[in-house]
Amino acid sequence: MRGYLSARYLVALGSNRRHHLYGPPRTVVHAAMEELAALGTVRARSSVRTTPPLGPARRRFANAACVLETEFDPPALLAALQHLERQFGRRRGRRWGDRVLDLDIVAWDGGEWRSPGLAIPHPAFRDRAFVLGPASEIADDWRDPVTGLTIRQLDARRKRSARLTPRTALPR
Ligand code: PH2
Ligand code: MG
Ligand code: MG
Repeated sequence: MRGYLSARYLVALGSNRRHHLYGPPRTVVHAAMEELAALGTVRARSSVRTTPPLGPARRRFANAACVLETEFDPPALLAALQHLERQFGRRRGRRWGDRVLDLDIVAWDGGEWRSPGLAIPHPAFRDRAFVLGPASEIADDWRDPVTGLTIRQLDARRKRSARLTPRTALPR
């Protein structure tokens, strides 16, 4: 049977609120990447990018991604990430509202996963520039088990469709 000893996860990080100690969103994301090392081994980390908010949030986000190798299975990793979000002062509030720290499991090397409250790959990651951009820096040859496309291909596809249908007015 497959053990979890060598599971690799692609984790997306986002912040659009400052933290009273860590400071603005960029440094929140940097600090969170440091903290992720407590959960396993961070094999790769992307740059931190400033991105326009998708959805109702008002402020711009800092976004990044990292590859985390850990012994946690998906539900245990989700619980650990949510614990970290709370440690950074995240309060459960409006869905998609402003937040100090958001940590999402985008994909892992175990294929598809479904359990209550958790779906891997993340159902919406294929359309999101703020996930695919950072992810393509560090995991461009990872293959999405659902579409069979690599992150590089998904990112190229998204860029093509963004050129065809420019999304200028996002809902606020
Ligand atoms: N996260 C959201 C909603 N909108 N927009 C950007 N630019 N970056 C995010 O991380 C983000 C978002 C919900 O998690
Ligand atoms: Mg998110
Ligand atoms: Mg989240």
